[in-house]
Amino acid sequence: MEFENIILTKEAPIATIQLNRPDVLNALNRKLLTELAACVEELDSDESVNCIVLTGNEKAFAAGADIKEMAEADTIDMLSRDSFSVWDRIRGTRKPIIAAVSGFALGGGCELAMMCDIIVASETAKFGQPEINIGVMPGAGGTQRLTRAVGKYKAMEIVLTGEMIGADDAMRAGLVNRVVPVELYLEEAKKLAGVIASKPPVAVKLAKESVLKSHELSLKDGLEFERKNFYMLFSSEDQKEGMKAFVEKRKPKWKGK
Ligand code: DAK
Repeated sequence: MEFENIILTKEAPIATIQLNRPDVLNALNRKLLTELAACVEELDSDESVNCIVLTGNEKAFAAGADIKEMAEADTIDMLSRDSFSVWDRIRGTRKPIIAAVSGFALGGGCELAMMCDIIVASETAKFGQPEINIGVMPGAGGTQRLTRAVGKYKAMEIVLTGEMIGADDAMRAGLVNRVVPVELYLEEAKKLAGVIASKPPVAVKLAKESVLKSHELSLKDGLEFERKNFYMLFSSEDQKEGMKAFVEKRKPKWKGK
């Protein structure tokens, strides 16, 4: 697959997608998002890849949706563009995605990072939902995922003031998993991806799915969902192999089945 606005690098079992509109701080236009959705879907069904890293560049992960593309749009334009479907496709990825964030992660850029499963940030990362400054509000999950990550009060401040928070604040608030020096953020994300990619892939997918369900279901229904996935893994070859290897005191050899 050929892409113009993203760069895909495969180093099986991990793949790295780099957002690549550096002149506009990786502003997310429709073309880029469509390519990104196609790329993650392709990787999701690529058996050589177990974990995906999504990154930008040192100055920007992404400074938001492309304002120039939306500036003249009216409600009907926005509706008929059906731009949520690409976000839904990215959100639907079953393999884990790690966001490696440096510089600006604003608006749709912050929402894209939050759509990932783990966020590794450089010390220079800045997160924010500045949509309020341009007359709108977050539209791709910012009021929902941010609130679930950092709680009502911090989320309210970020969404209503439009101010950015730095990596350390984001870490304290529970928005990012780890903060590392700028020269290491991508390496660190890849290292973490390597660890996850070395785990049994079916269990990883079902575990991801179960954690995400905790945001959607009541505790009772979530526990029921988790239990079914847990039972399901007992029909996998990797469950037999993992437990046998433990008993035999050796490293398991995963089949992804
Ligand atoms: N869109 C388009 N261009 C952008 C951009 C953006 N979001 N952010 C930066 N750029 C462009 C600038 O226009 C500039 O281009 P030229 O003037 O050189 O042609 C270039 O990137 C460099 O930017 P600056 O010169 O402004 O760089 P600075 O370092 O001075 O400032 C900044 C960096 C990040 C503080 C500043 O660029 C800035 O405030 N950017 C806008 C941030 C922002 O407001 N982001 C939220 C956008 S609204 C949806 C889903 C999601 C969304 C909408 C709909 N649907 C599913 C329907 C999300 C909405 C948003 O994200």
